[in-house]
Amino acid sequence: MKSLVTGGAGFIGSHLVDALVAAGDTVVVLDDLSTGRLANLAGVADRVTFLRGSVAVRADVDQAMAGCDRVFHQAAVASVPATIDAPVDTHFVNLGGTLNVLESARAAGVQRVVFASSAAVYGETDGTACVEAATPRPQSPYAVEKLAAEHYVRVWAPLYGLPTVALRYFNVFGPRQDPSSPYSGVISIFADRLRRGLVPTIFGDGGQTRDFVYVADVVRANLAAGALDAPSGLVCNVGRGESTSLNALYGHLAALLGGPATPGYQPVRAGDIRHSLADISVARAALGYAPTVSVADGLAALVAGG
Ligand code: NAD
Ligand code: UD2
Repeated sequence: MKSLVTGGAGFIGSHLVDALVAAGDTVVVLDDLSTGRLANLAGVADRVTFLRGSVAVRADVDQAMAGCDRVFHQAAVASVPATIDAPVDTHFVNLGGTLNVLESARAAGVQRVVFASSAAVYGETDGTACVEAATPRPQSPYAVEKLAAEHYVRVWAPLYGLPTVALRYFNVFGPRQDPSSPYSGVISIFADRLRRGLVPTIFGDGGQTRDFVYVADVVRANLAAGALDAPSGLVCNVGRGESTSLNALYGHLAALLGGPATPGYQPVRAGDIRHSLADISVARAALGYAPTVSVADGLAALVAGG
């Protein structure tokens, strides 16, 4: 099996590449290295074909797609604030890039496309678990781009007979998540600050909650989606189905890494969502997905460096 992983030098993409290589796939990575790093692929560099290029450029996508059986489309400008700062640019990557991947896959006769969507499509909720049938209420260009891209991905199945799956990731965490931007995933920021002896900051009262899911479980969901017999525009949540408050998260990490009993507190971040929780029944039924790594175990693995 030959697989293309767009964004394969990034946090989630590189873990997926590792798993595909371990499963015996021939793997091609297309990545523009805007946030990804070749170091993330160091362990498999001799077994992966790396192409530096953009999903926004059809010729780059066609080159990477040649001879591939399936595509895991992870490449995106993954930062919500970046899409607020430059929505036209990110539209061409996050939406245009997805359209390029779909059309290139169709032309190449690819067997299936798995797309990395986001829980951001749901917008603000009342704290109950999000179900895929709920009306999405995107609140940022990022969320609009993911939702629109997801619709393309879904429609390409019945319209052109291209088997597709869209996975709505919740808050993914694990090794290789880059903590360098203020808008990086909160766990990578907290861990980085605690390691450097700095006090992390919680925006708001810390009562906001997220459904944190360890990257290995997200990889497993991708592998299941990539192996599905007849995916036909399936859209499903990928989380743990468990809620963790920011205060509880901080407590876990401070216990593991050492740190003050309480973090700093600052005002709520603009545009922040109070609660985000996945209902994972669709993924369980359709993909046989069952998260295996608890938040506590995932944090311990992260701290241990693996
Ligand atoms: P990441 O930034 O580490 O990975 C994205 C990768 O895409 C990077 O390697 C980057 O260099 C590459 N990329 C960006 N623009 C590109 C372009 N034009 N052409 C080719 N490559 C390009 O982020 P991540 O957390 O690994 O995210 C992977 C995917 O999962 C993204 O689609 C993201 O939107 C989605 N997602 C992530 C989370 C999360 O919690 N991390 C949650 C929901 C959805
Ligand atoms: C959004 C999307 C998610 C994913 C992610 C990409 C939603 C519900 N989720 O996640 O799907 O696409 O963006 O990055 O839209 N925080 C602190 N201190 C810090 C950093 C963060 O308190 O130093 C808080 C932050 O205010 C928020 C929580 O931690 O309440 C999680 O923040 P995040 O940036 O890790 O992810 P989030 O949920 O905005």
